[in-house]
Amino acid sequence: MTISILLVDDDVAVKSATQEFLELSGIDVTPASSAEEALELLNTFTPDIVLTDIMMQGMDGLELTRFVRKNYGVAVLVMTGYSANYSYEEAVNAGASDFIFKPFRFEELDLRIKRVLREVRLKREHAKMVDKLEELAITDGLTGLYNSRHFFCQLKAEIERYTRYHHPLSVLLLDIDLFKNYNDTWGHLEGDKVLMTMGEIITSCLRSNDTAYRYGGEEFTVVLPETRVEEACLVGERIRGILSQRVFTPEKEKTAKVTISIGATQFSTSDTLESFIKRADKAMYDSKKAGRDQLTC
Ligand code: GH3
Ligand code: MG
Ligand code: MG
Ligand code: MG
Repeated sequence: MTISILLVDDDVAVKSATQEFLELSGIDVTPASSAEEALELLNTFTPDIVLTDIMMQGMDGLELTRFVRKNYGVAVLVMTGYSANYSYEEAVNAGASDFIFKPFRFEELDLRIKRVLREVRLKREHAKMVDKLEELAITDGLTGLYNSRHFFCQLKAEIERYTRYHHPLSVLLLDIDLFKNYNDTWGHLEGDKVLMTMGEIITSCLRSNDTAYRYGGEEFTVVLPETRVEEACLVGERIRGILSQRVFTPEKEKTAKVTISIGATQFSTSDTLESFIKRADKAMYDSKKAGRDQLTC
């Protein structure tokens, strides 16, 4: 991958010599003659490093460093003359990754750039890992849906939004019918495949603001913001309809059907999170009592 550097220096000679050296090392250089010009360029692309002189007309390199760190998060390497009134501490405190005195040998610049790049890469990998861990912490491993911990977290947030705006908020609670029988007949692994399929079917029926969760073993929930219970029922019925058309083949030349019971309910002003879920749960059990494979609201 080509490395890109935004090179900022008001000294034409230093700038062009540095640019030439960097380009010879295969680096993609974008030159700027002032901090102001650099900031304009930063709105059009994101370099791996900003390499900047400190003493410049207008905004100086330290101000530029602070601004770049705060608003773009790009690593900054600063360069300055020995005689200048700037210290290493000032540069680092402004957010610079490193500091180089002019006139410098290009070998030293090369080394410092490599060090900053290593730091940039490590930080990016670390950030990616943190994102991945955060995603794992809220995801159900089998179905790829969100897990129940995230369900409570999101539902709480939606209820808080409800108390501010009073926009309708509904949930669906879905429980696979007689799933114990399915496992007993076809084995747990085949049961797992049904759960995965359920995840896919539910996901395929969601609108952009709806979110789906594996609530428990063979139970799922859907949170539907900005949705009245009548519309939530339509979503639930769509899920139930698709599942009822699905033919599973747990063994060669053997087929099986799976159905689901659903409870749907809408949040009301007197509700708490607990009473809301309890009502969805009761509606789901009413579907079971009434013969399964149906939706109650
Ligand atoms: P009902 O219609 O009343 O809901 O009957 P049911 O058999 O679905 O309900 P019950 O609560 O008795 O059994 C739930 C079953 O779900 C038992 C368990 O084996 C199965 N189950 C729960 N989690 C998993 C899982 O991760 N994988 C598989 N294969 N089965 C699971
Ligand atoms: Mg200068
Ligand atoms: Mg259950
Ligand atoms: Mg069940």
